[in-house]
Amino acid sequence: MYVVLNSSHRSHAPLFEMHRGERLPPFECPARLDAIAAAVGKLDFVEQVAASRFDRSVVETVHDPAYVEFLSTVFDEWQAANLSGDLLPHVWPARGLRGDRVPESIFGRLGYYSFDAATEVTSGTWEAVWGGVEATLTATNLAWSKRAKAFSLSRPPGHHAGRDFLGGYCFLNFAAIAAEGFRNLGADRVAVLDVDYHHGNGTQQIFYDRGDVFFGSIHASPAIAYPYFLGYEDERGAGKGEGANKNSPLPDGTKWREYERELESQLDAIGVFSPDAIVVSFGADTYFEDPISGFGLQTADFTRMSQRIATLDLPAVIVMEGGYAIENLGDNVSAFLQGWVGPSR
Ligand code: Q9C
Ligand code: ZN
Repeated sequence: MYVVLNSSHRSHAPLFEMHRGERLPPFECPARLDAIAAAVGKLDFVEQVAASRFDRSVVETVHDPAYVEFLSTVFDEWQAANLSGDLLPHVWPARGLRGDRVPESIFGRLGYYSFDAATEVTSGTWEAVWGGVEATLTATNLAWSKRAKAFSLSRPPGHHAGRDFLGGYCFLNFAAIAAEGFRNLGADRVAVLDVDYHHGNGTQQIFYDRGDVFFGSIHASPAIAYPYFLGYEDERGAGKGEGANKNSPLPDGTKWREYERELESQLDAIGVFSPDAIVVSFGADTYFEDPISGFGLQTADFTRMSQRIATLDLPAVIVMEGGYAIENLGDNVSAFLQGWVGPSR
């Protein structure tokens, strides 16, 4: 198993997060990845590889180039206007407002290119996010050329970011970038399986009308959990993508027994789709002690999960999404990586 670290991840260090009416230290913070990197560095089956350089071409296929430009320049613009602190959007175009025009004002544009106020843009956000792109594409190239498994060890996460919006601690969608990267390298069909506690609304949106990329997700029902406005079972894809989107929403309190049933159902659907490569959006926030989530998985369940996914026997990129129980993150991610490298592989 290859591991590619985003060594720029610490450049994204948000100041605070609004949580249940309180201003708290952010759950999505550099200590998360430092804990994972320390644990993964001790695994004997891991080969660490440095990230290579890439241009914007793959990124600008899955994201609107104007959004990418906004993300890469907005903090400098903010500072040039003598504004201080991090950038946090606070107004959005709900139904009945004009969601089709990009405002001139920096505050208007922040609202246009986002869907929540949980996702601060900081001085180093772009540097960290670009490091994530390079780790992701390096992992994708390795997985494809060596028919191997490669883990992109990176933060901030990506699966809530859509074609032209940030949100849910995410800015660019690394799962989508990996899937598009596999397509560029010659894969005809790619499956993305999202096992984060939260629905991967960004990845679903990006591929919703495409028949070449399957998106499957197991997550807490949007009726009760973030991101609230996408992730129901009746979202099955549109146009050429009809049937290539599969949501498995579950109630809070879900443990391995119930989770496993949905995983088998997702793996069956992926088998029918018959992809040439797979991308896994891995979140350790399904862990029973996660501070912002409600599932009941145990550390050993993460090994069971990846053992099942590994039976697909495909080139695989694993991208890191959520997981906020920092004390257990190293063990949980290690347990997930362990399941990919059983004796038969
Ligand atoms: N402060 C991922 O796990 N919640 N994102 C915002 C509570 C956002 C989770 C309200 C949760 C985002 C990648
Ligand atoms: Zn999550």
